[in-house]
Amino acid sequence: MGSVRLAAAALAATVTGMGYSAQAAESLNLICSADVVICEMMTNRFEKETGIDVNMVRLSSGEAYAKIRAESRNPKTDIWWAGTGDPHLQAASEGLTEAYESPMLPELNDWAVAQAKSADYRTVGVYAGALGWGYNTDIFAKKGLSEPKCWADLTDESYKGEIQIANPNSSGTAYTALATLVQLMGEDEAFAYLANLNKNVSQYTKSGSAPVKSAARGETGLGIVFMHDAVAQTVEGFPVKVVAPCEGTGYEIGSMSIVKGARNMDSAKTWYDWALTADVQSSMKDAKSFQLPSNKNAQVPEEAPKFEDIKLIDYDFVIYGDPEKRKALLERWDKEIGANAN
Ligand code: S7P
Repeated sequence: MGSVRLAAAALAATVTGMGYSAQAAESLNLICSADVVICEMMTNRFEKETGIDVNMVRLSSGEAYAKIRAESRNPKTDIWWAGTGDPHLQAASEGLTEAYESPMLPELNDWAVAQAKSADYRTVGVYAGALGWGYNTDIFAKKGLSEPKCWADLTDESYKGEIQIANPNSSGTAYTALATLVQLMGEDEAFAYLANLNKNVSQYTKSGSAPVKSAARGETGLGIVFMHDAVAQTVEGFPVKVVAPCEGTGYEIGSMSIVKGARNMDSAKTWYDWALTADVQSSMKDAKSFQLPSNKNAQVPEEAPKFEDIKLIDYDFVIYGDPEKRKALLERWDKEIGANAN
């Protein structure tokens, strides 16, 4: 990586090769919406490299959006890293986040820059990953269940009580699933499908990756999750097989946004530029975080599910990141699905 001047006027932290020089003690209030292991790895590394103290809280994407919205008159958060793009776009269009054109933008893939441009630079793509599921091959073999290859298969009565997915109000993963099904089937059909699926769902979890963690540990048969979160369980040695749905599937552009009125704006920009570097993104796999990195020069983990191998829909981030659309879909989900949960 070349020498990059980062936007931290007061701190004047610079990065050359792998090293930062920290010249003052500053702080940063961070919401992290990825898995807690990568949240902790990123936080510790950033503190070590910049000398900036990080106060990190891990929240699911929907919860993070709600916190930033609730605090908008008196922001307590400086930066929101990771989590699905839709709620970041929603925050951007509600003016909750700050426009920032990072000097790192030229190093990013087109999809990450497009995410930034569509929000007038109030957010940016940090990674991407496709939706699917992971199932416990031991449980399936013991119960004589066949592999569900398609969304349509998941409503088969043989899977009664075997499926978990998160609640789309709290979880960006589950909102991506809801928006994906609406785009694949049309809204009314998607809700009819979800009502059928509901008969097989034993639990709607708060966090998006929890369902496949439960499947890995034998607490349920199958979790609908981002495929990279299922891969992480396989890599840990659990008997989890990862599936990309045959009809096609949606995907996330995991994003990052600076909070409008952030008290530690310089530190927030330092994190922002740092988190977009190839070096940092290449190290995410060390925390078993197997998304596709947004920096073109970052190493794509061998284990990452590759988009060219998956049938992807043309996910409309502008429509499904729109506040009105998200609110309407979530209200309908609460009424027709959440209210009838097992
Ligand atoms: O674990 C990584 C990851 O799947 O977590 C994010 C996810 O949205 C956070 O969980 P919630 O579904 O609970 O919001 C994804 O952005 C990321 O790839």
